[in-house]
Amino acid sequence: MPQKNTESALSPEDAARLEAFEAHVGKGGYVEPKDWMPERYRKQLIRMMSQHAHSEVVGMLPEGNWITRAPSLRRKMVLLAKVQDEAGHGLYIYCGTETLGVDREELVEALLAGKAKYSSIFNYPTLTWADIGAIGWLVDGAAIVNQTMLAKASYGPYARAMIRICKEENFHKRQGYEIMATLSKGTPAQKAMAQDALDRWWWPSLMMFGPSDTNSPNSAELIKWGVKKKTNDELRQRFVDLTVPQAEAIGLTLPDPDLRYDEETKHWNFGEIDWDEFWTVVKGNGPCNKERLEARRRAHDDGAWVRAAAEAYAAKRNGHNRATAA
Ligand code: BYC
Repeated sequence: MPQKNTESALSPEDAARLEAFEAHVGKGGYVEPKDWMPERYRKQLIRMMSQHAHSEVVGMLPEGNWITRAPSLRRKMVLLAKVQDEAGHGLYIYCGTETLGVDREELVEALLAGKAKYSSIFNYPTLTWADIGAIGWLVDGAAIVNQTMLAKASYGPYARAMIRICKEENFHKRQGYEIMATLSKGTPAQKAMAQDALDRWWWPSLMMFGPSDTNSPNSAELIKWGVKKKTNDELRQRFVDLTVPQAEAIGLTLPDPDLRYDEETKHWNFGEIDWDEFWTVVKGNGPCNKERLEARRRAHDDGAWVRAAAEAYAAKRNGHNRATAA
């Protein structure tokens, strides 16, 4: 994939700044909002961070679908807390994105207009209670693998947001795995429900890591600038290696006949991902893309009065503060 040449149009001062910037991030240094940064670095971060924030917010929908149908009060409380955490993650990351000089409203408008991307995984339906287990275990599990690396990203506000988010994701993953472990020890019908959820969520979870390295136009630049520390395929492999023994431990079978342990590399080899399915979902034509955007638009419209009230309150407080300062 062609990449924009960032250096050719630079003034001598900016070329020197770019060199210093690259040396700094090359040594593992952090970049803070007021530091000089190449315009392309800023744009790449806005792209990636806003997609991430949108994913957290849209990611509330598949699980929110089960809050009223959770099988016990404990499960309901835990699921409510988890879904609320996802809202919080979206907010931290939107705040982080704003430190790059972009307005949150602009980002949300792009999402609602269907112009912004969010993770492919949230365009699949949650058909049974076991799907809530599978999401926690696999989707949050994949997110931890990806975001533990992003906690070392070169952009300070993003890296710091990831530290807290990963702590919460760990709790999410455990609650999901606990649901799957409980179902797989249950009646044959419960175990079958857990296996069916695993069968449906396994491949989409592998797709969360993005296209293979040979088809990932953004990776080289993001790695050069220390935003990504590992490639999409490296992280996907790590996730597979971690998850295979977890499935075995609860007596479930990963739906991949090509899964084999390679004694030499000490990694699990796995089958080919259906990239046509991946791109269909990314381009907006997955099973639930339209439904998800409609739900977000409806929530945005329903929340208009809250935003208006918050703005009126802020204006009143500003007036009050000015009056008391005068
Ligand atoms: N889905 O060059 P590439 C959560 C796009 S939420 C959709 O490899 P990059 C949770 C990609 O954007 C977790 N699109 O890109 C929440 C690019 O398109 P553009 C969400 C995808 O950025 C609630 C194009 O494909 N996590 O955990 O180097 C409940 C080429 O890709 C996807 C994050 O957002 C995808 N799966 O790498 C439970 C993590 N993959 O923008 C859990 C932050 C790729 O050029 N993001 N695309 O038009 C990242 O780590 C990276 O952006 C990615 C992609 C690994 C996703």
